[in-house]
Amino acid sequence: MEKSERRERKEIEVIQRSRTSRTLAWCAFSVLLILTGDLLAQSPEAHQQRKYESHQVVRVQLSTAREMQTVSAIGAIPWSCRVGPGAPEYVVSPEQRDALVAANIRFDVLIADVQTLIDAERQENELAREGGIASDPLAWFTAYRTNAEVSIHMDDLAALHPDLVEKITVGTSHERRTIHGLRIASPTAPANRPVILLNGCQHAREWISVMVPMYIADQLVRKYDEDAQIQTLLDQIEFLVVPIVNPDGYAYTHDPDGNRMWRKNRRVNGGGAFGVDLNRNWEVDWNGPHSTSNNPTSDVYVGPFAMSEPETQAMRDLVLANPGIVAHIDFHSYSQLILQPLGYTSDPPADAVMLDALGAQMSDAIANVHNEEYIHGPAGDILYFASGVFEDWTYVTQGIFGYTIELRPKTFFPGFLLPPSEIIPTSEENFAAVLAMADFSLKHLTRRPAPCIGDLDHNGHVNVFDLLALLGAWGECASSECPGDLDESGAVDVFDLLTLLGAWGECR
Ligand code: 0X9
Ligand code: ZN
Repeated sequence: MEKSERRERKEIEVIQRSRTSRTLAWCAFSVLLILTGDLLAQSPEAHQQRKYESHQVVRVQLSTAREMQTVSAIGAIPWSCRVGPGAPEYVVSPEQRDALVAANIRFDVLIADVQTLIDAERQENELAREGGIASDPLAWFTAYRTNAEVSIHMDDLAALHPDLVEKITVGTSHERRTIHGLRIASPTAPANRPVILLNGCQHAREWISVMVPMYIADQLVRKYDEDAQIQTLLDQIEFLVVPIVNPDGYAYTHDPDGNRMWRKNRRVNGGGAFGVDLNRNWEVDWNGPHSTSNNPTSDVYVGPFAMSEPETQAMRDLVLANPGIVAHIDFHSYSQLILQPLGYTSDPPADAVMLDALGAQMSDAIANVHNEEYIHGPAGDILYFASGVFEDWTYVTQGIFGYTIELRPKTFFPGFLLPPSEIIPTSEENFAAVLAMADFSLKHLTRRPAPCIGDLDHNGHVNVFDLLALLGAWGECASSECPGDLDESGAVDVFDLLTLLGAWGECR
C-alpha cells in the first residue's frame, strides 16, 4: 500500500473512531465545549501554522515595470491572483513591507494581521466541528473538511443511495493521493443523458470551493426521494462531482506544518521550489500572451509544459471519457463572479449569446436565494485574461459550456478565509445556479459525438500505444473509470482487444 494511501486510511480510521464515540460525546457536549475552549487556548504553538504572524495584506500601486519587478523580487505572495499593472493585493511580511517603503512604492494596508484572521477561521472551524448535531444532515457543512472527511462523506452518500451514486477514482496526485469523484444519476436515466461536471479546489487555499460541490452532491442525493423536481432532474441528467482536484495542495493548507495560503499543487520543482498553478496548466493558449510565470517559485507557475500535471491530466481524461458532459463549473474563490469563456482573448466565442444567457440565468438564480450579487460576463472582461485555464479548455477543445464561479466573499476581506458559518448560504445559492444550468442544458445543449473507440490516449489514432494501454489494463475493472473496457462489460478482455484491432488506424 502506498504511503499516502496508508495516511488517508489512518485519517479515516481516526474519524470513524471519533464518530463511534460521538453519541457519548454529545451527552457531554457542554463539558466538551468548555474543554475545547481550554484546549484551544492552551494549544502548543508548534501545532499550529504561525506562518503569517505580523503579515499584512496590502494593495500596491504599481504603474511601472520596474515597480512590478521590485514587488516580485521581494517575494510578496499575491492575495488575489491579479498580477500586472494596477493595484493588486499582496501578503507581505514586516521585512517585505519595509522593502516596499524603501523602494518608494505606495500601498494601502487592507488587512492589518493575516495570522489573526487565520486563527479566527481555525478556531471557528474547530468549534463548529465539535458542536455539530450528529442527527442534522447539514451538520457536516458547518465546518471545512479535510481530504479524509470528504472521502468518507462520499462513501456515506454512495451507501445512502447505491442505485443513484457511485464513488469513482478520477486519478492520482503527485503525492499519490486519490482524486475522488461522484457519479450521480438515476438508474432509469437514458444512456444518452447529458452530464454536468462540477469540480472544486484546483486552488488549495480556496476551501469553500470544496464544500460547495459537496453540498450540491449531498442535496441531490438526499432530496431524490422527497423532492419531485430533483427526482425528475436526476431521471434525465447525470452529475459528475470532483470536489478536490488538488488533494496534495489541500492537505498542505490543513497541515499544521504546511501553509494555509498555498495555491498550487505540490510538484517538486527542484531547488526547494514546489508546485504548479493547475489553472494555468491547461492546453489552451498555454503559456500564451496572458501567461503568468515560468518561474517555479511563483504562485502562478504555469508548469514545465501544458497538461504536465497528474491532476490536470486526470480531469482531462475524465472529460474525454464522458462525451455526455455538456456543461461544467470550476468552482474557485473569491469575488462572487460567474466567468464565461473565452478568458484568454477578447475574441467573442461562437456561442457568446448562449453562454451569456446561461451566465445571466445562474446569476439570477443565485440572487433569488440570499440576494447576493454574482456578476456574470466573459472572464477577461470582468476579471482578467489568463492563459491555460480550465474553463477555456472545456469550451475550446470540447465545446462544453465551461464556467468558472468565484464564490463568496465579494472582496479581499476576508478573502480566502471565509468563515465556516458562510458555507451553507454560499452552497445554497450555488445549488440554485447548478439547477439553472441543468435546466438550460436539458433545453439547449447536446452531447458531443462519441470519441474514437480504441483511441485510449486521444491522439487521433488507434495504434500500438493504445494496444499496450489496453493490455496493461487487462482484467477486471477496479472502478467505472476503466478506459480499456470498450464494451463497458466491467472487464478489459478479448472482446475489447478485438474492438480495438477492428478500429486500427486513423480516427474518422
Ligand atoms: O486566476 C484564476 O485561476 C481564477 N481566479 S482565482 O482567484 N480563484 O485564482 C480565475 C480564472 C478565470 N479565468 C480567466 N480569468 N480566464
Ligand atoms: Zn482559484
